[in-house]
Amino acid sequence: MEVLLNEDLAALSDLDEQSLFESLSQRFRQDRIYTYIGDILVAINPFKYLPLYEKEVSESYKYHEKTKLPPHIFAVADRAYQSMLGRLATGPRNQCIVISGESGAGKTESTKLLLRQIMELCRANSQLEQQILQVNPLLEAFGNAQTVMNDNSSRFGKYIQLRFHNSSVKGAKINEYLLEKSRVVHQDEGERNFHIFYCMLAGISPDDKDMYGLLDPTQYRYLNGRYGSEDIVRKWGEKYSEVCNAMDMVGFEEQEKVDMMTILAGILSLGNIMFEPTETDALRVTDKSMGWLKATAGQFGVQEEELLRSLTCTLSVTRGEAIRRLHNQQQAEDARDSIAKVAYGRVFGWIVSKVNELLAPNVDFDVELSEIGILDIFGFENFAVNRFEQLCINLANEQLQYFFNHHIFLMEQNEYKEEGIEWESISFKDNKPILDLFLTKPIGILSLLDEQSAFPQASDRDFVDKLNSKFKSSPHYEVVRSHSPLFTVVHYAGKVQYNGLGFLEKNRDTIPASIRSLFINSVTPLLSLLFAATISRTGTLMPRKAKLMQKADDNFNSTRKQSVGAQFKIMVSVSYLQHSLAVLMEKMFVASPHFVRCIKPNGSKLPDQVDNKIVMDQLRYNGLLETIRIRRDGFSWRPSFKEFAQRYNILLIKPDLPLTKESCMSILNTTEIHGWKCGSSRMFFKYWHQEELARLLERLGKAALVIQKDYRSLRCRRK
Ligand code: AOV
Ligand code: MG
Repeated sequence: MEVLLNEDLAALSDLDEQSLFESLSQRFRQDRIYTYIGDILVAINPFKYLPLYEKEVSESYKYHEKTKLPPHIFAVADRAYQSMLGRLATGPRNQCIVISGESGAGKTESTKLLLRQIMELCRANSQLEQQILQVNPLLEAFGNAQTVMNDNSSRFGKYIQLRFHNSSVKGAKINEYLLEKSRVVHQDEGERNFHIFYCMLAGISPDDKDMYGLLDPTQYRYLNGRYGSEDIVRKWGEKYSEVCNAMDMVGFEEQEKVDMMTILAGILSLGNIMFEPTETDALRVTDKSMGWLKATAGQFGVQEEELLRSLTCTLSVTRGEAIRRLHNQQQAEDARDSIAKVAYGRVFGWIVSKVNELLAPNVDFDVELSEIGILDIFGFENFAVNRFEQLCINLANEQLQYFFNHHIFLMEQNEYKEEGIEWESISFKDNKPILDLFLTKPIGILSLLDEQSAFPQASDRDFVDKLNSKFKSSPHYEVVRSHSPLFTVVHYAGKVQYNGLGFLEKNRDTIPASIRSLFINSVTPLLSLLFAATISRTGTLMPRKAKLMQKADDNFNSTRKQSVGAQFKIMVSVSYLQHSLAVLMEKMFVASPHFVRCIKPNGSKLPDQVDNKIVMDQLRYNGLLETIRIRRDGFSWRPSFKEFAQRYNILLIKPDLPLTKESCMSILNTTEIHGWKCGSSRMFFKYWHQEELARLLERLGKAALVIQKDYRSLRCRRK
C-alpha cells in the first residue's frame, strides 16, 4: 500500500528532502523507475533492461485511466495524444513534451519510447510511421558519440514535431540545435568521435571500402588511433546496416548515400594531412602525408593543388586587390580542422533538412494540423575541462530550467494573485539571474563574446579579462586566478569552470572564401550543393538558418567594412543558438507542456546503484520538492469560464447554457467533484480533476450510445 501511495508524490501529506529521496530510491530498488508528481513524470535511469515496454504494456496504456496503472512514460504519450485530440481537457491543441536531466539521465531513451508509443496510438499509415521511427537511429548515428558521462551522448539538441490531422499522423519535422562539430577533430580522454565513423569502418563491405578509399581504422588521427574490441566492432557493424536501412526507409537515394560516405571518408583522410616548414616562407605537406592529400582530394572531388592552396594560404581581397597570405603551420592545421568541421556540420544539417523534406506532411494547404513536439537536448555537463561547447550546452539547459520554473511556479502563482485565489506563495530557485548574466545586452557573457569575436586581434585572454572585470561581483560568476583563461559560472545545476581557450575562434566559426569556392567546384554533387546553399542564399537548404546567416553576414560586413569575399561568416554560433532556442521557447510557450524529469542514479552508468549525493543534488537543483508542494496544494489546470462551460455544459444536458461563472458552478454542482476554486475569469482545478471530468463525459457518451442503439433497434422492429 505504501508503494502504491507513493506512486504520486503530490499525494503525500508530509514531505521533506529526505522522505522524497527515500520514496524515490525505495521505488527504484523495486525497479519502479517512474513516479508522478501530479502531472509531471520523474524517471530514474535503470541502466539495465527492464520488461516495461512490451506490446501488452503498450496496449494497456492506450486510453487508460491514469490512476489505474503505475506511472509510466507511455502514460505521458497517452496524455499528450489525448490532449491534442481535445479528449482530456480544454487548452491549446498543440502539445510539447519537455524532457530534461543531466547528461546520461535518460532523455534520449525516453524520447524514443514516447515516439514509439505515440505511433502506436495513432496507427494510421504504416509506411510514414516506420519512416518517423527510423529518423532517430539515423540522427543518433551522426549526432551522438561516446563521452565520459554517456556512451550514447547526444551531441546536438533536437525538437521533433509530429504533425497530425485529427487522430492520424501526417508528417514530422526536426529542428536541430548546435551540433558539437569540434568533436570531429578532437576528443578528450575516454571519449570518441561520432558513432557513424566507427560504424562505417566496421560495417562497410570490402568492395565499398575500396571504392571510398578507406583504410585501417587505427590509421586515422581524427579517431585518435582508438578503435575497439572485436565485440564492439561487431556491434558497430550491425549498427551500420541499421543506419543504411534507416536511410533507405526514410527515402534517401543511393547516390546521396554514396556521396555522404565519400565525404566522411574524405574527412578522415583530411585529418591525416600534416605540414612542415620549408627553407622559404612556404609550408609543405610532409612526405608521409602526400598520399593523404591525394586521397582527400579524390574523396572530396576537388583538385589536389586547389586543396593544398586553401590549406596553406589565405586569399584576401582588399580595395580590389587580391593578396595572398601564407599560413604558418598552426594556421594550416586550423584550416584543415575547420574544413573537416564545416564539412561534417553541413552533412549533418543536410540530413536533417532532407528528413524534413521527406517527412513533410502531404496535405492540402488549408488542412489544419495539430502538433506534438518532443524536446530532447544535450544534458547539463561538467567535465574535467569545459570548453565553448559545454558553455552552449549548459546555457541551453539553463533556459530549459527557466521554462520549467516559469510554467510550474511563476505563471501559476501569478494567476492566483490576479484571480484573487487565496494562496501561500511557494518559493523556488529562480535561475533568471543566471540567464541574465549570459543574455543581458549590452553587457552579458554572450554580448561580450560576440563583441570580442569581432576584433581580429582580440585574444581569449582578453575576453576572459573582460568577463572578470564586468562580473567579478556577480553571485553567479567567479574569477579564477590562473595563467590559463579560466572562469567559473555558478549554474542552477552547480559550478562549472570553463577554459576560455578557443572561445573566440569557435564563436567566429568562419571559413575562408577560398575553401568555400573549392567545395562549390567539387565534382561530388552533394558537396557542391552543401557549400553552394549558403552562397546562393536561396534558403533552400535551411531557410531560417540561411536567413540568419545572411543577417549575421550583413552585420559582420557592415560593422567590419570588410570587402565581400575576404572572409565568409557562417554565423555567430552562440547568438545563433540563442536565437534558435528563443524561437523554440516562443513556440513552446503557446503549447500545452508535459514535463519528464530524468534522474541519473549514479555517476558510473551502473544498474541497481543509488548514489545519495548525486541523486540528492539533482532533486535539489531540479526543484522537485517545491514542485511537489505546488502540485499538491496548487491548481495546475485553469480553464477560462468560457472554455469550461463550452466543453462541459453537456453534463447539464443544456447545450445553450450561457458561458459564465454561474454556469460553471452549476455544472460542477451536479458532479461529486470537490476541491476546485473559482477565480474572477477562470476556474482552478487540481491536476486529477481533468481525469474525473473526462470520466464523467465518457460515461455520458456511453449512455448516449446505448440510447441511440435502443432507439435504432426499436425503429427496426417497428419497420
Ligand atoms: P541522455 O539523453 O539523457 O544523455 P540517454 O537517454 O542516452 O541519456 O541514456 C543513457 C543510457 O542509459 C542509455 O544508452 C541506456 O543504456 C540507459 N538508459 C536510459 N534510459 C533507459 C531505460 N528506460 N531503460 C534501460 N536503459 C536506459 V545526453 O544525450 O548525454 O544529455 O547529451
Ligand atoms: Mg541524449
